[in-house]
Amino acid sequence: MSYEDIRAAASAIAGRTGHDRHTLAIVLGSGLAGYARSLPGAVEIPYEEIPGFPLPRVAGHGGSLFSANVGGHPVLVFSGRVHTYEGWDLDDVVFGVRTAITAGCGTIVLTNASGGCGDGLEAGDLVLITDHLNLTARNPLTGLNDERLGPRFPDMSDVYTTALRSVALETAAAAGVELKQGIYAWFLGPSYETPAEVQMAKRLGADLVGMSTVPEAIAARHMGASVVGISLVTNLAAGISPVPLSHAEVQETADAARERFTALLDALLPALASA
Ligand code: 8IG
Repeated sequence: MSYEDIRAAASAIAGRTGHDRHTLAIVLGSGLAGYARSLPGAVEIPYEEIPGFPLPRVAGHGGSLFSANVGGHPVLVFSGRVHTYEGWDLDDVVFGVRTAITAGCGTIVLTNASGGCGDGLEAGDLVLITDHLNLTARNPLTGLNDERLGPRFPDMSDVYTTALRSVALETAAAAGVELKQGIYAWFLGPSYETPAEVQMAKRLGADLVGMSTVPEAIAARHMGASVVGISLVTNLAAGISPVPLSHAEVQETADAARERFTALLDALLPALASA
């Protein structure tokens, strides 16, 4: 994936939507894929109609970009993402975020479902990501650096922009949706962690364990965009929970939390789009 591929994808989006620039982009995690269709004036562009776009291969992960109007601002909504555990290269994993920023988005909202290991976290909790641990030893920026995207050694001291976290916490409180805070640790997957690995992550400072979000956050900061991360704890991580993890539990929790998550996003997106 080259800079030219990213530019071509951004031009295709401008052509299809009639918007030269979008303000904000949100990546919907598993369980949230339907959210895009609830937004006013949503125009759907299937990923296969965007040149260079990687196509999700996991059942239930969707696969379209939407352009919608949020509080008078044109917003891009990615419904479905690709993961490293599917075998994708990291430059494919971050292609959507790079395209969105090239299409004008100064803020990227990354959502995901995760396992909880922090004290006091329960399945169903919504958690604002305050920072991350990259436990994969992989990075989307390895290889030659394209200076048109960003610097060789980008700073990562405030990946999840402090000022926007304040906006998120205030907006959640005003909307009456509980929003906890925590550090997200990125594991490659697709197997869930062992209990020992969860204890390791927890002792290193993790509250959440998951298989996404971090590469996109790194790529977004590289390009100078602001990042907001929100995680839905769909299960307690291995060994924290007395019962083995199951994908069915994950889906049940996601279903039960969808209304709260949607209410949070309905309040948060207009606030962030105008921040
Ligand atoms: I949903 O417990 C979900 N995604 N790594 N661990 C990791 N990813 C997850 C988990 C989990 N739950």
